[in-house]
Amino acid sequence: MRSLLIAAALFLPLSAYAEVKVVEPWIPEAPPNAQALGAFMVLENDEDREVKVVSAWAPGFDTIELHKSVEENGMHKMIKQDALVIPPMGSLELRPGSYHVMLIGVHKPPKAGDVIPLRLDFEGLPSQTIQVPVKKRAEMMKRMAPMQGH
Ligand SMILES: [Cu+2]
Repeated sequence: MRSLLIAAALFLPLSAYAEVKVVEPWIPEAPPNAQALGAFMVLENDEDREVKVVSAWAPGFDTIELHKSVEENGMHKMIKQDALVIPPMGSLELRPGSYHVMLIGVHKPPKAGDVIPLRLDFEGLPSQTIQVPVKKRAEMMKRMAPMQGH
C-alpha cells in the first residue's frame, strides 16, 4: 500500500504538465459579411481523467464562445456550452454541425491562407495557443465526407 501511494505521488507532477493534443485545426474562410465563424479541430486527451476547455481567445474578434450545433424539430440551432469535455483517454471532434469554438464579431473577415492564433484555456492545465489555418470550406467538407457516419 505504501509503495502504491508513493507511485501515485510521483505521477502527479507529470500529469499536471500533460497537454491536450490538437489535431488538424481549421477555420472556414469567411463570407465578406460574416458576423461569426466556427473553429474546428480534434482534441485528444491522453490522461485518465476528463479534460475541459472552459474558454478561448483570439485577436480580431469581439468575443469567443464554446458552442454545440443541434437539430431540433428540423431547426438548426447553436447551444452555448460551459465547457467542451474531452473524455479520459479519448478525443472530442469539433466539426460543422457539432461542437465548435465560435468566433463572434469578426473585425476583418479572414481569407484562406491566413493563420489565426487561438488560445484554448483548460481547467487545471496551462492554456495552449494553437495556430489555426483559414481554409476554403468546400475543400474541407469534401475531405471530411469519408470520415462521417462512423
Ligand atoms: Cu456557434
